[in-house]
Amino acid sequence: MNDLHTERVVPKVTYFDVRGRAEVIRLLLEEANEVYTERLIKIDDWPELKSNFTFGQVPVYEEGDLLLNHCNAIYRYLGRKYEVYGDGTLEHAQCDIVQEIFGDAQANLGDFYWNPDFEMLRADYEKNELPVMLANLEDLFCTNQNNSGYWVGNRLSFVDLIAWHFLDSVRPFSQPTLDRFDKLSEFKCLIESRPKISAYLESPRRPKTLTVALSPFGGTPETS
Ligand SMILES: N[C@@H](CCC(=O)N[C@@H](CS)C(=O)NCC(=O)O)C(=O)O
Repeated sequence: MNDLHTERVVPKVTYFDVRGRAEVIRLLLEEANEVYTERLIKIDDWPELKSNFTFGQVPVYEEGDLLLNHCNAIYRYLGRKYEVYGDGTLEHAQCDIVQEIFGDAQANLGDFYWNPDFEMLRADYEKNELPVMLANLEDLFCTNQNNSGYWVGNRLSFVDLIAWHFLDSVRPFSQPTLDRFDKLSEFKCLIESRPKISAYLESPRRPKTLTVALSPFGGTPETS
């Protein structure tokens, strides 16, 4: 039987040279202390390369003969592989729900970062839309977390890294708004204080940019 879980092949992540949809994959690999390689594509090279990729999109995750597309499927695969998918069927379902919630939140923020009218809409989004979204997330966190500090159950699951990445995508846009949400901020610090995550965040492996320079926001390197 070909058991992928027992093969020790070096995983390879292909994505643009930004954080984007690959960042949670990287965080999962880093937290699992996995050795991995990356192919980081420059956006200018993409038109020439696009047709080489199934669905013409990245990220792509490879592990020997295994090739996975679609970031959510990749996150779930790594969640199972590294046993960070909650304990038991109820927690699996809770992980799936939290993943969906942050998928929607990340899409909302992403659509805004890519909105051609970003500068015109920014003040209203920051004042009205973003705080409502963060308040809803914090309410959910407080009802779900059972004071464990995690989104599901009593230990780290892959959805904590998804949640962290979302909050870290809000940070360069509006740290002061994020600071108003104590529980979300505490959670963010908790994840950042994990030794392997903290080492990754400080490392040159971490792309300096949230998303590609074609977007109205997030295309420039962050200094912190
Ligand atoms: N459903 C896919 C969507 C992937 C996707 O939209 N990738 C973007 C980068 S974030 C891409 O490859 N864009 C280039 C293109 O579509 O030409 C996933 O979740 O991974």
